[in-house]
Amino acid sequence: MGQIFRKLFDSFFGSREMKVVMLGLDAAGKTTILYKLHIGEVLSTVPTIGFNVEKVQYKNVQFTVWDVGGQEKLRPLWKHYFSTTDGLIYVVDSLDRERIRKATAEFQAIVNDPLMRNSIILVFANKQDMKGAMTPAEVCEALGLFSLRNRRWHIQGTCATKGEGLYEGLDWLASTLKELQAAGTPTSVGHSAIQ
Ligand SMILES: Nc1nc2c(ncn2[C@@H]2O[C@H](COP(=O)(O)OP(=O)(O)OP(=O)(O)O)[C@@H](O)[C@H]2O)c(=O)[nH]1
Ligand SMILES: [Mg+2]
Repeated sequence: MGQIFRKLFDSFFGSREMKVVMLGLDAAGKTTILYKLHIGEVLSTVPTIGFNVEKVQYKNVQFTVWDVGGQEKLRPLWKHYFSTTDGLIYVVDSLDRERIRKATAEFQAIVNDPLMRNSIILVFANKQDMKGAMTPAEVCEALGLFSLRNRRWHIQGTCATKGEGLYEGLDWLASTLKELQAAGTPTSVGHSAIQ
């Protein structure tokens, strides 16, 4: 009964829930992003061993965000988060040109996993405050976003430490989720945007 009432309430007031997994190489800025979104502050971070999970309420959507450690030895664990996810946030350290190929290989492995076929993809090209950082367009090119077929994706330049670009990304997740739910489909045709 509670469930039915909740569904009626949600459809009337437009409230939604979205499960998001945030992945990316170690030191990309995932935990910094999570806590900037959750409490509005930048906490000093240590490399994540395991995961952090927090709820973030934004524009009638309650995002449950899983932030999973990105160190090499932890990456085989990422797949355990795939099946329960509506959306992927992939965080790239835009300053780390040396590891952009590694970041791309890991990204391609995630998005091509059958369990991730229906998830929408938000890329944060993070650390835009740093001189010499790759632009979002460069990160987009490196990751091969334009070659993705039948996926909804979006790339956003961010500076996690200042909180810049983060809510623009959530806006895209929220509006894309709403659109897909209205259409009654978990996935959709190819779409692209760079910001
Ligand atoms: N200059 C700058 N530094 C950032 C930014 N975002 C994160 N950092 C710094 O990058 C370092 C790593 O950030 P974390 O958030 O711990 O990285 P992570 O992706 O969670 O790393 P793992 O937990 O090892 O997977 C920290 O020193 C952050 O302060 C940013 O936008 N600009
Ligand atoms: Mg972390």
